[in-house]
Amino acid sequence: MILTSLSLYQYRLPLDVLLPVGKQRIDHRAGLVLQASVRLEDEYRQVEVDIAPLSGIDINQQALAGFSRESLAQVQHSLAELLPQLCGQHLDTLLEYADTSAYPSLAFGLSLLHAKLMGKLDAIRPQSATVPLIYHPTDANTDLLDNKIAALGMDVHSVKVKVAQSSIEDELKLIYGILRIRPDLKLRLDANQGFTLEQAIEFAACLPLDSIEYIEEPCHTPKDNVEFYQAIGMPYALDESLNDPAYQFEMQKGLTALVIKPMLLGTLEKLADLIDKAQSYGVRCIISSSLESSVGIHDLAHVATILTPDEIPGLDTLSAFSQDLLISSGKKHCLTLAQLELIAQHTLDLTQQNDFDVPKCEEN
Ligand code: OSB
Ligand code: MG
Repeated sequence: MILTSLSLYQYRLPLDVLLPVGKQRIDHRAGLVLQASVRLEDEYRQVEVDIAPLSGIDINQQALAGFSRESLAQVQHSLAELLPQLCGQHLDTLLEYADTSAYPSLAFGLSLLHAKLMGKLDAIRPQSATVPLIYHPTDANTDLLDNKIAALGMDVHSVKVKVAQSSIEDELKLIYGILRIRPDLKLRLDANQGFTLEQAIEFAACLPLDSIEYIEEPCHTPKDNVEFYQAIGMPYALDESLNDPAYQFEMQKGLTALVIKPMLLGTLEKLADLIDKAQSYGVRCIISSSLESSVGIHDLAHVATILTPDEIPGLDTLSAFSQDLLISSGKKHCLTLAQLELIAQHTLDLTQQNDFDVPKCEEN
């Protein structure tokens, strides 16, 4: 199968509600959509992927720290150079570039594009359940939050709660408030490395252990996580630690889960290897959102079914978006490609092809 056309678009979606990125907040999300077509005799396929490194600036004009190291501009530049080289090539060339890309978001995007063009996501039923995300700005209205918890279906068994954001007292109140309404819920806490070892222990010691599935990245210094576990017996998960390009899975006491954000980590093959390794030690793997647009989240729900069929992914981040992109999640507006800014396009001119010529790609 030959790649016959590649188009690159840019999007910028305002958010209706600020979204947390660690301790920072964003009010918009920008990214790229890469569309590709392949042809094999009579068969023609065209698919799109969302490529959106989690970098850029927060609401205070500060650079987002701790997630993607590459900028959107770097990825865009890299793709603009890549597209003419890909056009007219065999589909598998996508995997070669994915494997060698220095940018995890681009590596993931190219490998997902390959999987979609191969039809690997077609027969997959997307994981429809997700773990609701609760983040409680200090000024949030308690009634609103109570209503949100009360409105959760009885098929929801876990919620994710951001902690280490405000005072320990407020956050304990929040957690006990949730459990008062739904004592059966299990909580996945996320501290985003926001506590010192002492604060993490002090906080966790006030919580009902049985109600806590795990706490993501409890300690400012991940080396302290083991000591945290030994002191308090609360299992922990790793998230930010995986973003270090040098990260290699290593079993540690108390480690119960890896929070896997494909956009930050790389190719599907790399994700599958990491998941295999972790699961061989009994460590759970939870596919999670990097605040992708609706098309990106839709694909992650499929990826989660393939890679982690027994886990419910953490993909509850679309409610903050003002609009859907390409795939409707039920919002009033769903942007189409025609409404995005086209930044590069290369098409194979099949009409001029004869037996002696290598088909030519045209920039249009
Ligand atoms: O801290 O886990 C995080 C999204 C973007 C950046 C960081 C995080 C998140 C999420 C995604 O929380 C939702 C989830 O994991 O359930
Ligand atoms: Mg996290």
